[in-house]
Amino acid sequence: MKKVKVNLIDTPGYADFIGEVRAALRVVEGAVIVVCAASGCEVGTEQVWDYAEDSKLPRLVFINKMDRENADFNRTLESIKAKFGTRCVPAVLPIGAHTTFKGVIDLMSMKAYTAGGKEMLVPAEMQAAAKAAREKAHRGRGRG
Ligand SMILES: Nc1nc2c(ncn2[C@@H]2O[C@H](COP(=O)(O)OP(=O)(O)OP(=O)(O)O)[C@@H](O)[C@H]2O)c(=O)[nH]1
Ligand SMILES: [Mg+2]
Repeated sequence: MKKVKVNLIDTPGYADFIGEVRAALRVVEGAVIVVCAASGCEVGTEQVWDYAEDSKLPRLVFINKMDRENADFNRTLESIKAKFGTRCVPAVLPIGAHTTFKGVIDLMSMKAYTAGGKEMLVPAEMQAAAKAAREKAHRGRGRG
């Protein structure tokens, strides 16, 4: 397999450091925007999205804290779509939420992984939802 070196630049979240974020966005080839599954999109989320848009950077939104109380993947995804367009489609689905959060299903490989990164069986009760989300994401790609 061809070796690829990936450099990650971690930027601060506080508005006071937005200059650092802009400087980082000038040198990267893509951006990961982290959004909390409990508190959802914040002012900074939109700001960073707009900067990434201005720089035409490919980007993904990582919804974290699925183990937190009030974590709600669908609500968070809908708020992301409402703000940034229906072209935002899930690449993974979480398995459970809050105290029952167990891991994620990768909608590209249709494999499931524990929160610790070990492969696990796709739960039977999530198979239909994963298939539907995969098809929807495929149909919706690049639109909206
Ligand atoms: N429960 C839970 N806590 C998390 C998760 N991810 C991060 N945290 C906690 O959230 C707090 C903030 O995490 P950081 O990684 O510093 O967040 P950050 O976005 O880099 O913050 P800034 O750099 O200050 O903007 C820490 O106490 C983490 O342990 C998660 O998935 N679940
Ligand atoms: Mg940080």
